[in-house]
Parts: sequence; structure tokens; C-alpha cells
Amino acid sequence: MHSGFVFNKIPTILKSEEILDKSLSRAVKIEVPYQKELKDKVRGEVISKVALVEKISTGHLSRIIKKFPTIERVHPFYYALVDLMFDVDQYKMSLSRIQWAKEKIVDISTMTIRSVKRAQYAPAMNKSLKAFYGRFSSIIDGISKDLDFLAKCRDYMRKIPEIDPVLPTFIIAGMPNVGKSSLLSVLTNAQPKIAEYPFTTQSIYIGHAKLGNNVVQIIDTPGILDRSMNDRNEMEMKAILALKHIDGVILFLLDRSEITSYSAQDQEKLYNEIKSLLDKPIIRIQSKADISKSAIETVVVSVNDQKSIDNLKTLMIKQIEGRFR
Ligand SMILES: Nc1nc2c(ncn2[C@@H]2O[C@H](COP(=O)(O)OP(=O)(O)OP(=O)(O)O)[C@@H](O)[C@H]2O)c(=O)[nH]1
Ligand SMILES: [Mg+2]
Repeated sequence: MHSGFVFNKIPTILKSEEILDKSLSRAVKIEVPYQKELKDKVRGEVISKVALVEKISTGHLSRIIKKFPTIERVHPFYYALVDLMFDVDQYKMSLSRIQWAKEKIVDISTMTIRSVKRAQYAPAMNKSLKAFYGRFSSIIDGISKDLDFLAKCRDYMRKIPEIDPVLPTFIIAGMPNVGKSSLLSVLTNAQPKIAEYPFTTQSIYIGHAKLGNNVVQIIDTPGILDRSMNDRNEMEMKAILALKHIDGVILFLLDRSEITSYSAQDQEKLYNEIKSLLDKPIIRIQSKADISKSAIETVVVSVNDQKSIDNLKTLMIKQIEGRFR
């Protein structure tokens, strides 16, 4: 599997005309210093031009092959999202055609240089150069659709949130306004990172905390795990289901305070839905203890009461030790 997050390291993709332009425009400018014999000057120039075209174009193609993630090696969580975004088979095919083009360019460049070295007369060398340009252009034209397709894939992949699927993870869920963001901020030190979540309109927030000896990731999911799944479209639903692949524990907040706008019944309904949907261990947490009449849940917190937060942390450590070891 790929180590580290790879989706933000994908280079921009040039269109086929841009690759041609970038490679050829520099090659035409090459001039070799005076040689006694014209044919040696031409030979030197032709060889340099061919070598430069090869170097520039295969450099770009190699970068694509190297930096575009190998789909078989991405984590199932990412795979689930990528699979929703574009045709994975076409992606693999396009990458292998880029690889093929790269090898082909090396081949024709090697052949051309070999024949130019052997050639006796300048016109023959220029003819080889022209033939090389022609074949090079048609190779690059031939991968034009692949380049366009991969450029689109890149735009999609850049929207993949930087969730580390192998770090012990806690996913905060609960209805709107129950205290999810407040809990995230007391559990984590730094400002959470904001990331897009594909096919949803809301962003997710990713924070990290040190619990005991473990670094954990805590994710706040407003607009994603905060209401019934009934009114989600298919893509949104699948994107939410991708979260199944993250080996995490859900922290489900229930707000039983005086000011909540949701009934206990509504909150239970969402709880049951998320529990069965994501099929993960789930810790029920009653929020806003300081403004709640009674403690209904076993775990009760208030963001203003450090002791309640420490108790929750102890419980989270137990979960990690039981689960992620
Ligand atoms: N008194 C009290 N207020 C709290 C507590 N936790 C959160 N609040 C308040 O409740 C309101 C909602 O808190 P948020 O953390 O924004 O809730 P949320 O679940 O992230 O809300 P959405 O992102 O809209 O779904 C804010 O005014 C918070 O200050 C708490 O423990 N005690
Ligand atoms: Mg929030």
C-alpha cells in the first residue's frame, strides 16, 4: 500500500499540444558551434535535438507514471471514493498507455541517433530528424485522450480528504448543534484541518490528539453523519459508506440539554441508523452536561469541565488499546 497521503502530490498534466510544444520549441533552437565539416555540425545538432525532445517529453511522462497513485495500492477507503469519481479501468489503461508512449519515444530516439551517427551526408541526417519529429508527434497525439482523462482524474483525486485510514480514528457524529465541533476542539490541540468530502456540500474537519502513547485522528463530520440517510442521493450515500473502510470508533453525541431542538427520539433514530450503516463500535456521549438536567448516558461531558473530557479520553484510550493493537 502507498505510504503517506499521495493525492495532493499529483503533478499537473500537460495537454498533448503542450508536450509537443514544450519539447519541440526548445529543440529547434539548438545550434552546435562551428565545425569544419558541415555534416558534423548537422550531425551534432540533430543528435542534440532528438536527445532533448526525448528528455523533455519522457521526463513529463515519467512524472505522471510515478506520481499518479497505483490504484491497486491505495487504501480501500480511498479506492471506494476514487471508484465513485471515475472509471478505474480507464485510469489504469491510460496510465499504461502513457508508459507505452514513453518507451516508444525512447525507442525511436535511440534508433534515430544510431542512424544519424552512421549517416554520411547532411540531407540524410535531416531526413531522419524529420521522420523522428513525425513519429514523435503521432505518439504524443495518440495519448491525447489519455492525458485529458488523467487531468480530470487529478482534479477529482485532489478532492480526496487527507484522512489517514490507518491511524486510530474517532469519527464524531450526532445531530446538528449537539456540540460536535466543540468536542473536537477540546480533544485536539491545533486547529483542525478542513477538507472537502466528495459528493457532499459540507467540509469535514480533521484533528489529531495524543491519547496516552497514541496519536489519534478525530474527524468531525457536519452535514455528513448528522441527519437521516433517507434524503441522500446515491453518490452521497456511497461516499458516506466509504467511511466504513476506516477502522475507527464513532463518538455519537446526544444532546439532552434544555436548549436542544431535537427530541430524544430523533437522536436515537439517527444513532441506530449510523450504527447499522457504518457497523463500527460506537460510544454514546451525552453532551452539554452543564446545561442538562439529568445525566442519562453513562458517558456525560461538558466542554467546560476538563474532568469530564479527561474521563472521555481515558475511555478512548481503552478503545484504542482494545482495538488498534
Ligand atoms: N453549555 C454548553 N454549551 C455547549 C457545549 N458544547 C457545545 N456547546 C454549544 O452548543 C452550540 C453548538 O455547538 P457546536 O460544537 O457548534 O455543535 P455542532 O454539533 O458542531 O453543530 P453543527 O456543526 O452545526 O452540526 C454552540 O453554541 C456551543 O458553544 C457544552 O458542553 N456546554
Ligand atoms: Mg460543527
